[in-house]
Amino acid sequence: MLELNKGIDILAEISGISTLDEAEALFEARCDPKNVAKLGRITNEQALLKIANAISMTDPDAVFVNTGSDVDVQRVREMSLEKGEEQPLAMKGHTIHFDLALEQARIIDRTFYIVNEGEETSVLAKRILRDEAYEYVKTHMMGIAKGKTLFVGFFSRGPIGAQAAIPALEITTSTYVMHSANILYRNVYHQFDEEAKRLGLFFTNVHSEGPNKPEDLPNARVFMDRSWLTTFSMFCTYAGNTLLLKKGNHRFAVDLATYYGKERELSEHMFITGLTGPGGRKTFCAGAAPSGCGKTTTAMVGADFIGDDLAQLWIAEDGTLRGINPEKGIFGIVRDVNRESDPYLMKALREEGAEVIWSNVLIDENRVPYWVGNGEEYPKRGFNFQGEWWEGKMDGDGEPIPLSHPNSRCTVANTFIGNYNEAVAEDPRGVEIKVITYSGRDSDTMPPVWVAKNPDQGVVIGASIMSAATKTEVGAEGVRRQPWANEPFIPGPLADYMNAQFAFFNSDKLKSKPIMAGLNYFLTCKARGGDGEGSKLLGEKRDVRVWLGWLERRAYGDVDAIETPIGFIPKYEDLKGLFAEIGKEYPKELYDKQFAFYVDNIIGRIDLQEGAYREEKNIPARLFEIYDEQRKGLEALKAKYGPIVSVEQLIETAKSRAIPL
Ligand code: SPV
Ligand code: MN
Repeated sequence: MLELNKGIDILAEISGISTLDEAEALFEARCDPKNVAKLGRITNEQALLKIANAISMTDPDAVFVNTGSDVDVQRVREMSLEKGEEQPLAMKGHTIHFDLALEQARIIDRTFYIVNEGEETSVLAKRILRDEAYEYVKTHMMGIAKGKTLFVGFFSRGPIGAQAAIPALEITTSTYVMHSANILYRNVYHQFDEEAKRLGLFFTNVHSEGPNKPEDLPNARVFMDRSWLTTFSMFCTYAGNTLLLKKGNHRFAVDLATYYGKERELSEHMFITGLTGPGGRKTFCAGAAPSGCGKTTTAMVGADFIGDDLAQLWIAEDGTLRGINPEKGIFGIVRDVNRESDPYLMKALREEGAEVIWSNVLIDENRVPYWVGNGEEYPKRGFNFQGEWWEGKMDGDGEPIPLSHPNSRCTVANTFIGNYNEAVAEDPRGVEIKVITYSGRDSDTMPPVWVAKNPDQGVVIGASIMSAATKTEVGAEGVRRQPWANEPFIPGPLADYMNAQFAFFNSDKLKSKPIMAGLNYFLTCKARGGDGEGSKLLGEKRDVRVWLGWLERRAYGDVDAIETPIGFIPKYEDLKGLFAEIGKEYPKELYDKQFAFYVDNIIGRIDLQEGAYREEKNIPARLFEIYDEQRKGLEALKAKYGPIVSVEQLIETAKSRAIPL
């Protein structure tokens, strides 16, 4: 079991400030009177010590305390332009930030958990012993802020007062990081003490980009201290490596929910969105998808958008499942964002009014940003993540350089997204989650939507996400297992995480159980017998509206479904009606293709998952039982009908088993 505050506190050990008096003396010596006064309003001793030790270690020329006031927020933005971490763009309120060409995504090869001897971590994560991390931080972060201003911000990961909201300090020399934090997180300077007291803890993040030169990139590190809930990040700028309020603290949130044994909570890589059902009822859905698999687009399909990346879930006293978004903005991939698939986001990006930080897109001579898949005409030249760019420019390997990096992003507050429901998103009671979805990038196996028959099957859907690699991690390739789409952020052994999932969704306290479903909108024509059509999708991404709409109805038992060994699938008539509502025809032939079972593929998938899980220690037997059950059912189908089983045949089998639907 993990233990909080175990081993040396690296920050305190390096700087040696251990009393409030010492901290205050340091503030007097190192900050101007205005900032001393700002710090003077904070009473949380631990927070003041963290800040003092960070100032002492990094040795900045000046300190700027960001209280979240309009003046401070404006000033951070201006300083970013003055410093050159961002540059102005043609549209008012828009800026561009570039990360070094070799740091366009999370640097997983340089990302480590700081551990004490004997502690277990995920087999997929890198780890570093506390003493070594101490040496590294000391060597590289002492004096790293010389010549710079150090920014200190007080944020909350969630609406103030929500059970699952967690306060966090962001301490950074980067104006871009602090500017991004202002857009993406709630500044709680005035409520920080209360919030930290309510929870009994807070997260701390310390970052400096250093000189921001390519030659320093090999020395870049992201360290996450699981015992002291503190991150250290250096020599990097990409927000996924530096704004550790996001994924660094998400990892700590997973730790608290799972490995510190905080029951009744989960911390997920999920969007939250509200669907409108018959009679105008609101139904909230939380959905997991690996990075770069359309999570933002799916989130914005709902009538009431809440969040696009992270969800803190808990079981409330009344037995409902509740969810909050720890963030209040998006750091979204812009590739393929266009008027058709993402109208709300496109409006924020292309029309006056929103504040946007662009990163790593192409800027043309008029200082207008462009990106691949925007549905507009492209400029022939400009400036992008690797410098000057022109159409046909090749990289060192003779490959054409794309106009924008596939992981180029936009940072926008949710309030600029037309369907954001701010009042609901800020409600500390959270929203009731009635639908949970798990999806990946799966071209040939699973149908567009299927619903688990029980919580165990639902947990297994989450455990079995597969996805083609995306460009959100430096160096990632191939098709990978992506348990819960959360695996890059699970610090401890997967077996414990899985146990926590089984326990959570089967909990007696969870009286209103959500339905749990798999979603897949990456099935290709080719995989369903179409020839010569390459990787063309069977259906369209925007059909996700229908899959979610069907789940909304299923959550209330409004629609019947066909029982199969892997769960329930929709009936044609119900989908047809839902397609009609979005003004689309839905041919029966398309339905037949999408929902026919290619049994060998599904069994192959189960075998692959099972094989991989058998390699891991202590995986709950329940998982293997579910796989077994499903495999048997699928084999029986195959014995009767052959390797491709039509929906009619699935219906026939369901009837003959006489299981009530
Ligand atoms: C992701 O890659 O899942 C993101 C962006 O949401 S990052 O902050 O890099 O994690
Ligand atoms: Mn993400």
